[in-house]
Amino acid sequence: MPDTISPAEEKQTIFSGVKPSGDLTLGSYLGALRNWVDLSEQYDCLYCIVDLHAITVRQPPAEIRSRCLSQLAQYIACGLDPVKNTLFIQSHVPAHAELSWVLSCYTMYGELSRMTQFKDKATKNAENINAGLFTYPTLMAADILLYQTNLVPVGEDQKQHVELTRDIANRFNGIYGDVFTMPEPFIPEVGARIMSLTEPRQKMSKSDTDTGCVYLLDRPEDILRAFKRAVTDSDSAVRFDLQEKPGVSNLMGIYAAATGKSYADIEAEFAGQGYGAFKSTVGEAVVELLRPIREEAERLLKDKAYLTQIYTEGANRATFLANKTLRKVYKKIGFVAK
Ligand code: AQP
Repeated sequence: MPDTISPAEEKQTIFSGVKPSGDLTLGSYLGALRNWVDLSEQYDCLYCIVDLHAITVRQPPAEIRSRCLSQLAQYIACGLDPVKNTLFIQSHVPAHAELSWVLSCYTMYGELSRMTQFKDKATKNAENINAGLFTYPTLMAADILLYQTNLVPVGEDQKQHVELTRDIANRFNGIYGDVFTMPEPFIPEVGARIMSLTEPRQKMSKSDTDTGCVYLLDRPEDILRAFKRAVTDSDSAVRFDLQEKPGVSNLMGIYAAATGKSYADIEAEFAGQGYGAFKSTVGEAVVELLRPIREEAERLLKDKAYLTQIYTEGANRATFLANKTLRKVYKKIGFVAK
């Protein structure tokens, strides 16, 4: 729970989203979704499936369509109650694209060129460095600012984008008065950056098709196999050291996030044991962590009518809130009212 912001009498607002650019991973869960659940009691939460963001990298149409539904089912299966939270699909609320355009006129070329994610994605997708990949952070700023968001729960890798959102909001407010609430990133202490099991210096990303990813809907046998194959090092000590022992440290981070144990406890638990026992124990902890999520998501996915009702109601509520901000922005800029 963040200690810097205490919910006021009127609930503060939280916004976050995940791209349907691949199946949700253990990284999506520990870095984002799990924290969302804790926040939904105290805050007014909007959780989005950000399909507009996903198309900055080419997506097969049938896959993106089915992933949106599957992702919604997984949000609910992770514990997000659709009555207490607004769950919706980004493209169902046109105000995101509209505000994004406005904000792109208040965002500097130099700011966007400094974004680490842009540089990473441009390297990975050298054949398709499109303008959307570059302006991705202005769309993310629109997502956040539309709802007058106070807190944005994200993994460590998205912190830079939330900081840019603050810069854009400051610039806009500086010209037109207090239009946007200033958002704060909320980054979990444990699980903020889950790395690939096979390339522990790289983030576990859902669009990577290597074997270093664990997906929320993976079968137990696949999860155990992935952890058995996890890269460690030539030493045999279970010790937290991000520089020298990135693989072991990543497994420790995952185990800590799955069980609530501290790094000191984990080092003591595996003292004198080889990596074999350690990797199996971490794998088993993850199997148990993900089992109820997979079972519930599979059940929900059979009920398409229910999922349709949830995303329709979510979009209606989000549209109402987003349009209030958008009208204010248009008025401040000087656009003629409809
Ligand atoms: N490995 C991770 N560790 C911790 N947090 C993570 N997040 C994603 N991967 C990890 C957090 O999940 C949220 C949603 O991210 P996103 O889907 O919008 O974008 P992303 O960060 O680019 O996710 P991926 O999995 O890497 O997707 P692709 O491969 O399509 O680019 C964010 O809060 C993120 O921090």
